[in-house]
Amino acid sequence: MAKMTTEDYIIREDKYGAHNYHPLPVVLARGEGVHVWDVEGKHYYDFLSAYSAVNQGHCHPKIIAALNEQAAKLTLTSRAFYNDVLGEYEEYITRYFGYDKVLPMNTGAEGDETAIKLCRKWGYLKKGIPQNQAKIIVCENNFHGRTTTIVSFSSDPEAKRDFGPYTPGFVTIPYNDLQALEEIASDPTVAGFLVEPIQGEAGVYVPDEGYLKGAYDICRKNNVLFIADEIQTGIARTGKLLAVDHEGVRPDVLILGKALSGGVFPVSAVLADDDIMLCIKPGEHGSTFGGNPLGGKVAIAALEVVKEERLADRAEVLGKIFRDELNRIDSDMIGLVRGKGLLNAVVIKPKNGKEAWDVCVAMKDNGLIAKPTHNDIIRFAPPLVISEEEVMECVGIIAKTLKEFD
Ligand code: IF1
Repeated sequence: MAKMTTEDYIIREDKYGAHNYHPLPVVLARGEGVHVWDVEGKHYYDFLSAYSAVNQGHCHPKIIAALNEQAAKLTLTSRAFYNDVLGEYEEYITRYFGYDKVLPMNTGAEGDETAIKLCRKWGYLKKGIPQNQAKIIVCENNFHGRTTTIVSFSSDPEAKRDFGPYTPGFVTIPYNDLQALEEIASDPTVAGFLVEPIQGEAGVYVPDEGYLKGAYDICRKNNVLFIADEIQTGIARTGKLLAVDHEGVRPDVLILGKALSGGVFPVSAVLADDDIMLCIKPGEHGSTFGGNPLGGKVAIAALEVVKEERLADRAEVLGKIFRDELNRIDSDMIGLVRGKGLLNAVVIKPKNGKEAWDVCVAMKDNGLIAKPTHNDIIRFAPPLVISEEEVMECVGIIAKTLKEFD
């Protein structure tokens, strides 16, 4: 049979797969570190990192070795029985992030859903909120996943249209606005404040210095749980282990996912101390794959890599270089450059009818893949194992591509 072309792969997916995405027209077949190759053997630098899930780089040998070793032993027991890995993983991750306990789940959305249920349960059992009246504060332009409850509090019409009726119990305030939080947090039925330390999907919206600390203090003062969704900003992506570490804030509830497993296996986690976590009793929450031994070993290896390869320091240093170099590119298509560590984004000003999507297609042709988060913002988030030379080479590709639009 003749070798399939990129077009053949795309046509086949279009025929047999749901049309819930509009991917860039590239068909990837192999990944290693910051490098990916398509089915034609063409090389690209990956500047999306699967939305910050492969911070450790594609197919990191240490993580793959952990996967292979455990996969040959025991992959899943369910929580109906104990297994010899879960406790090891629970001890490792709680010590790593400094919490009493972890509730292990699989996808990021399940992590957010778990945090929402935990916060409500705490609100009723510990804060004394009247039954079914608990409110959780969320921010405009949030992104916390795609379940019906989570899209219920989305402010993105595309994410929520025709998915009603919506789950009640959420109050939306503007992001990066402490006064708005202060006003609503004193409501005695408020149980928690769910926030992304940097809003990824909104286009890498970095809040003002002091916002996270200020929000945490308001929550403390009003006996409201500060819940940090670090699924995209965590695991060294922004130049610290967690984005909240830039302000020395310790969330009451911490949600992790994506790079928690280095993009090798779906692993998410909710961390909290006993007074919150023990509000959930046996039989009140769970998941078939949650806490499986395969994910546990993968996550331990992925977290070890973060420390061994000092990925947070790399993100801090290389992110600064990347933003400085981007700001030196002479192109009237470059609007704002913003970000923290190696989570960055560029606002692209349309030119001659060309916009961010067209720039991404042209960059792909020049060997760098990234994707717009909205019509005009391109997110640049390479694996944190990228070298300084590779950052400079990629800045060159971006500059060369933008020149083509002159
Ligand atoms: C898609 C966005 C990013 C997340 C935060 C929870 C989740 C995500 C802060 C849910 C997931 C992914 C989902 C993916 C694209 C990507 C994304 F564009 F959707 F918003 F990264 F910004 N909290 N984000 O970023 O985790 O259930 O997906 O494991 O849905 O298109 P998940």
